[in-house]
Formats: sequence, structure tokens, C-alpha cells
Amino acid sequence: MASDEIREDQRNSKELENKKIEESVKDTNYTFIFVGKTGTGKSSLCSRISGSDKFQDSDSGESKTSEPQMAQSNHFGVSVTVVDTAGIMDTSVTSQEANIKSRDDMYKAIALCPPGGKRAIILVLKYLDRFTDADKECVRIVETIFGDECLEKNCIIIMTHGDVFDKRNQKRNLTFENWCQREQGELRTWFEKCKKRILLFRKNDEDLEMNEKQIKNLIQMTDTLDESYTNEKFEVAKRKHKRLLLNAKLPNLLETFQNNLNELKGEINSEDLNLDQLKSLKSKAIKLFNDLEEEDDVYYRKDEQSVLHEPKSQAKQNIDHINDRIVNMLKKLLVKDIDILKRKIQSCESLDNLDKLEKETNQLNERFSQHGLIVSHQAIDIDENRNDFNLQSADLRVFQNVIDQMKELSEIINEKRKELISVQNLQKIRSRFKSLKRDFRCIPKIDYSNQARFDTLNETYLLLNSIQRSDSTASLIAEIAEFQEEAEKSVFTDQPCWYCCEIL
Ligand SMILES: Nc1nc2c(ncn2[C@@H]2O[C@H](COP(=O)(O)OP(=O)(O)OP(=O)(O)O)[C@@H](O)[C@H]2O)c(=O)[nH]1
Ligand SMILES: [Mg+2]
Repeated sequence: MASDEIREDQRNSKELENKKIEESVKDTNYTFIFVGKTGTGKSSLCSRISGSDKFQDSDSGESKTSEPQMAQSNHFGVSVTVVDTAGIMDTSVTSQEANIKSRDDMYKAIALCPPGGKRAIILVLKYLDRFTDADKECVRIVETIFGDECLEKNCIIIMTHGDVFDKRNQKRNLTFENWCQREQGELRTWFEKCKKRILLFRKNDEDLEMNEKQIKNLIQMTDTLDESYTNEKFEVAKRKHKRLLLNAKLPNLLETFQNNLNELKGEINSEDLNLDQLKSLKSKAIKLFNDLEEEDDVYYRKDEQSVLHEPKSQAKQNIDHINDRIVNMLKKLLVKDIDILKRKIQSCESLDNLDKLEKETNQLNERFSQHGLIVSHQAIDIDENRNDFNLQSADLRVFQNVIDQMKELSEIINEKRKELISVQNLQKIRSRFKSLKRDFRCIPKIDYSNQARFDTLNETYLLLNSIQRSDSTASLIAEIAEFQEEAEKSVFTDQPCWYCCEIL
């Protein structure tokens, strides 16, 4: 066969194989999250699978990757996303910090995963490594982060440094499968837990074909997983993990909160607290509650009884207790202010003073708003910009009678105004009547023209009409009526009569 034909043949069989793979894979979108101890070869795997140079690998024993990164590529007609993570048990941080950092890294890594498709967690181990307590700890961390069942259901082990394995075991004619079967200790446990899903990866940047074959094996093994690793699973694992952390720190946490609560309770029970003191106590109580809420929110599911339930309900009681005191004290102050004004208005004797008192009523609103309340005679509301007491709309119920009193206050002002105006009018009428009577009686009747008499009479009609009839005006009305008769007589009888200067 000519060499061209051989090449053509090879190309055809390769295309056929790729087509077969394309047909055999079950999804169109695969995501691999690489986790493992530092230096095992995660970044190097990500580079080789994605072809991207963004993943830096390290030669030294120092941790290289510090932030999770992702890249996407296409193989055999499917989309493959790799997510690289920082090495667990990072050599640059202490063990406790490492745990927290790993957890946060994984949150970020999960966030980088595209939605849907098949997801697998790839636990990367390094051939040559003797598995120590640090490795055990690393796998334990993976389980706490991704969930206890993650090894069994969602994990594939990749053993890197397959090239070194080949060199070592070629002469012994030991296959990787046999080697796995013979391994004991930790690797055996993980191997069993992962239901023997393990792949050996070799690093050879020149051999692209081998690289593709390794990717193919990974995709096909991922298809054997019963379940994909979903965000929901991660959320459940995350809550469980946080709960574990909370349980660990719970005794300390509860002690601190209890001390703070007791201290606060002592202060609240003091009898003579002014508004400012109550305000600062309420802030303290709210802070305490929010601190508990913050701890609680991340650590328990909504359908579970929280371990912080008891201190939280005590903290809530404290807030309610202080709030009751604040609301009642405010109410008392407002009612007292309104009462003083009411009495002033009731005893007011001039319109000028009444105007001043009306102004004071409006200023009363300003005083309320200093306390974060907008009060009118229709309604009371919270001024959010000045709500220093942190009042809630439910608190406003207590102020209902303040609104009623404000309403009453404005009615009293209106009534008072009417009353004062009518007194003023009456005074004018009285003095006009006095001068009318005096004029009429002081001028000798002979000099008083009939027209003038007629006008006087008319004015008496007008005066009587303009007086609002009430008990206090009865005597004035009678007096004018009497004078009216006299004026009528003078107009209609035309009898000259003489009046002395009789002044009223
Ligand atoms: N010979 C050989 N070397 C490898 C293989 N895989 C990785 N390496 C080398 O191992 C070293 C560490 O690899 P990295 O990919 O940086 O390891 P890592 O897991 O990302 O490390 P961290 O980022 O620190 O967690 C690098 O020098 C790689 O070139 C492999 O299969 N064979
Ligand atoms: Mg790395």
C-alpha cells in the first residue's frame, strides 16, 4: 500500500472513531471541577484539556493556583468546561485557614460552572505520592465541601504522572488496572468509594492523540455517573458544612450572646430611662439580634429548628420590650404637649393669640417629626429619614388617640375662631348701636330730617339681622328692638319730640 493510501486510511478510521464517540456520548455539555492537594497536576490537566494557557502549573512544591479559573473547549462535538481550583491544604496557609479558603474557593468554582450538562468532581491524585494524613484530610475536606456522598456519586479520580507510572512499570509489565487492584491503604478506600472510577493521565505535550484519548476516556467515564453534581447538591452540602462549623463554635457563640443579652436585660430593667437612653438600648438590642440572625441565616435550613432559636427569641423579646417603652413614652409626651395646647386654646381671648396658638400647633408637628413621626389630624406615619427609634408601622397603632387628639385640637381652634369672631362682631354692633342711638337722641327732633330718621330705622333692621341669636345677645337684641319701635314711631307719626342728650 502506498504511503498516501495508508495516511488516508488512518484519517478515515480516526474520523470513524470520533463519529462513534460523538454518537456514544450522552450529553452535549460536560463540566469537570478539578480538586485535590496542591501540586498534584490540576492546572496542568486543565491546560491540556482546554488547550488554554491561562492555567499556570508549578514546578516547585509551592502552591501555584490561588483562585479558581475556568476554560471551555470542544471535543468530539461536545462542549467541555474545566474548572481549576487552588490546591487543598495549600502550603502557604495554616490548616484552619486552608479549610476556610478551600470552602470559599469551591463556592467560587461552582459559580463558574455553566448551567446544566453533566458535571463531575475530579479528585486529582499524583502517582508517586505516598498517601499521608494530609491526603486523608484533603479528601475529608472534599467530602465536607461537596457532600458525604460526592465520592460515591459524582467523583472520578484522575491519577496524574501516568508517564512516570509507565516508565516504572513497563519492565514489570504491570498495568494500571492491576496496580489499582493491588493498592491497599487510603487509595484502596477512595478507589472503592468512587466505585473504581479511576483514570491514569500522562503528560506529553507532543502527543495530541494521546491527549484526546484521555479526554475521551474522561467523558465516557462521566457518562457512567448516575447523577450529575448539581448546584442544589452543593447548596445542601454547603449548609451542612456551615452547620458543622456552627456546631463547633456554638458553645462559645452562645456564651458570648448570653452575656451580651444579660447585660442588656440589666440595663433595660432600669426604671428611669430617658428617650435617648432607650434609643441607644434599642440599637444595641437590634444589633444583637442581627448578629444572631446573620449566624443563623447561613447555618440552618428554613424548615429546621435553629440552634440559635432560643437566644434569638430572647433578643427579639428585648427589642419588643424596649420598643414598648419607647412608644409609650413618646405617646405620653405627645399627648401631654397636645393637652397643654388644648387648654391654652380653650382659655384664649383674642384672635391674635389664637393665631399664635395655631402656629404652635403646626410646630407641634415639627416636634413629632424630630422623633420620626409625621402627624396630621388624618393620619400618623413614620418619617423614614428621621426614624432614629427604628419604629415599625405596627407601632403606629398605639398613636391612634394622638391622631384623634390632633383632630380635636384643630376642631377646637376652628370653634374658638368662630367664637372670637362673633364676639368681635358683637362688640362692633354694640358700639355702632350706641352711636346710632346717641345721634338719634341728641339731635332735636325738629332738626332731624325724616330721611335721617328713616336711615336710622333701616340700620336697626340691619343690626338686628347681623346679630346671631344666642343667650348672650338677647339683651342687646331687646334693646335694639325697643329703640327700633321708637325710631319707627318717629318716622311714621312725625310727632316732633325732644330728647335730652341722653347718652347710653
Ligand atoms: N511528568 C508529569 N508531570 C506532571 C504531570 N501533571 C503535572 N505535572 C507537573 O507537576 C507540577 C505541578 O502541576 P500543577 O498543574 O501546577 O499542579 P496543581 O495541582 O495545579 O498545583 P496547585 O495549583 O498548587 O494546586 C508541574 O510541574 C507539572 O508540570 C504528569 O502527568 N506528568
Ligand atoms: Mg494549580
